[in-house]
Amino acid sequence: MRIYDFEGFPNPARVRIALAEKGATSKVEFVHVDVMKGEHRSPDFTAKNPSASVPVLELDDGTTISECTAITEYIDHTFEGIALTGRSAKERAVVHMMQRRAEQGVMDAVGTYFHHATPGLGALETYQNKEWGEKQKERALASMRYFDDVLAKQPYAAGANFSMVDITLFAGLNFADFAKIEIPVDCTHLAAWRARMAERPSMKS
Ligand SMILES: N[C@@H](CCC(=O)N[C@@H](CS)C(=O)NCC(=O)O)C(=O)O
Repeated sequence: MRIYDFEGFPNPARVRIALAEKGATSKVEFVHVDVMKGEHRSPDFTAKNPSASVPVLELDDGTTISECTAITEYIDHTFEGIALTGRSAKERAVVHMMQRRAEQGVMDAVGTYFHHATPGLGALETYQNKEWGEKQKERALASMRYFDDVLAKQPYAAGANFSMVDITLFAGLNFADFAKIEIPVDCTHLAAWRARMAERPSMKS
């Protein structure tokens, strides 16, 4: 099993954290894709992922799986240990609902701001719409406030247990730091949760 990624980028980080939570990092071969040189837009790579983005999981039978949520599902069901996508029907449904909110509202909104309203990846940004980028920054800030309210009532983003939603939100906030979107200072519950998450060995690595 191999993962095509670019170490340190926000979405690849989600999968690396998921693997670390399962203690399975060493069971995967990582293949560096030079995103900064546009390697992810080559025909060879878009044959693996038509969205031209990393990470991509490639199984030994040649199946390619993109999208961090899908890759995390595979990891969760392949390796023993902590459940990242819920166990009961209710838990799984809530995890997927909250995952969508963390992904769309924080990770993707920050990404759209970064790619459209800042220099982003430089020469790789072939189309930019600053107004749309700024709008997504507003969305990211509103989502941070939403998660602040959520975390005032429960210890983890999807409820009583750690899940992939915490990973997505944590990586999304790191991306916000990088893109210079300031997390509102009154989001104290979000800040306390973030400090707790930062102590997890998977997040430190
Ligand atoms: N929804 C995708 C997002 C993947 C994504 O946007 N990856 C970024 C790196 S963090 C990328 O490959 N960007 C390439 C580009 O913008 O051209 C996922 O969950 O994997």
